[in-house]
Amino acid sequence: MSDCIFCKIASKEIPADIIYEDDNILAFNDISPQAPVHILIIPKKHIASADDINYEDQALLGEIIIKIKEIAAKAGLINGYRIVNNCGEDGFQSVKHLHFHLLGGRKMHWPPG
Ligand code: DGP
Repeated sequence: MSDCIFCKIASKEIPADIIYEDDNILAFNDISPQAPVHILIIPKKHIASADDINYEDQALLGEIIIKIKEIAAKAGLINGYRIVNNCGEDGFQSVKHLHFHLLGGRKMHWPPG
């Protein structure tokens, strides 16, 4: 997607502080961190939101979830962390490319806002 900021990060048109990369997945620090650790994990494939995930994406989504666990361990989040996906307007999704927020390094609160 030519006008998608996360596709541009994935193709290195826009720089980011990259934490992890493989053929299918990219992880990079959020530009506006909400916790001491705030990493975004995206599929390189453009999927607009969680609502746009299809059964053909099952393996990719499984890889992402396992990779998030590994990234959390490497970031030293031994005491837990939060994985967030904002979906659509009511979910407060601002970037229309599927991404998971990995938040950690402080005690989280519940319920979220
Ligand atoms: P969401 O509201 O769930 O769509 O969160 C989008 C996140 O993306 C938000 O926490 C800020 C982050 N973000 C937006 N633009 C950029 C960017 O250009 N670089 C990086 N590293 N993060 C970005």
